[in-house]
Amino acid sequence: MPRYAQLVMGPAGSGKSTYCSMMVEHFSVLKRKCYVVNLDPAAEYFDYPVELDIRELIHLDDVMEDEELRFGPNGGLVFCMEYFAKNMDWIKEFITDMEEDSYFLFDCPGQIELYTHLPVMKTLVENLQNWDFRTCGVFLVDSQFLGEPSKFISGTLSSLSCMINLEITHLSVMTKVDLLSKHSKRDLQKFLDPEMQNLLLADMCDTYHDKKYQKLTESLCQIIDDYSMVRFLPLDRSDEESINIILQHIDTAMQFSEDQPVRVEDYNEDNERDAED
Ligand SMILES: Nc1nc2c(ncn2[C@@H]2O[C@H](COP(=O)(O)OP(=O)(O)O)[C@@H](O)[C@H]2O)c(=O)[nH]1
Ligand SMILES: [Mg+2]
Repeated sequence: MPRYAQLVMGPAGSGKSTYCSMMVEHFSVLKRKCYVVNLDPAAEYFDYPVELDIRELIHLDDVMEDEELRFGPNGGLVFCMEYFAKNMDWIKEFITDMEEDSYFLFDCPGQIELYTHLPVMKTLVENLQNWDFRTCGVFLVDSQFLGEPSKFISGTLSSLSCMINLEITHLSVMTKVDLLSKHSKRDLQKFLDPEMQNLLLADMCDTYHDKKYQKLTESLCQIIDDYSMVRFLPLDRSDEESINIILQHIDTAMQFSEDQPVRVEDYNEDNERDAED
């Protein structure tokens, strides 16, 4: 039986930990089980149970206080993650102790370079695949920053860059939709299923003065459009259905339900209900 993992990624403050907490809650409603692994060495507060915590392996404060290393917060975080990459046995021991078809959420740190060019996440993905995992990358982008087409294009490209780097099934999620104004909510569909060219044209009227960059941006948008490379699903904290839809997409991508054996108690319950009807 395979194991399953969602790698929850995205810039700092995009809502990764909140997403994990919503997912844990939704799993419990569905009577499914998942374990959360915190991979953010700088995280301080969780409102979900953390099953395994990178801070048991290495602490950002210790790295920053080290007289020889003398790292600031950013360098310190990269050091922690590289240390983690060299010590993956720590995570392997934990995972292989769990039941065969167990499901994990990895709450990742917010540094964008981890997803675009540093090797740490890629090493984690390769290890998970060697340990017979099915993995899905979930990349979160804060909807507050998507109000302008140029910011939207930049968010889309971050997600795409992460997908290309990790080479796993990938889902883009637009978070904090509950915070959008009524007017922005009406506009949301335009961003969720965008025709980049249209967005761009609107934007160009306002901001583009330099022909050279205009052409470059146009070509980038055209490629993303042509190959339907990035589509966002909305996440609204006040709407349970939004997390349900996201999970359905992930389940399909990882072929989750097809592997699940029919549990005897479920089968009996269904039969009893049928008999009563
Ligand atoms: N209203 C609202 N706030 C959110 C949502 N997601 C995250 N936040 C808030 O945004 C801040 C950052 O969220 P967090 O999950 O810690 O982001 P992380 O750094 O990516 O883990 C916190 O204050 C959250 O309460 C959301 O969907 N709706
Ligand atoms: Mg967090």
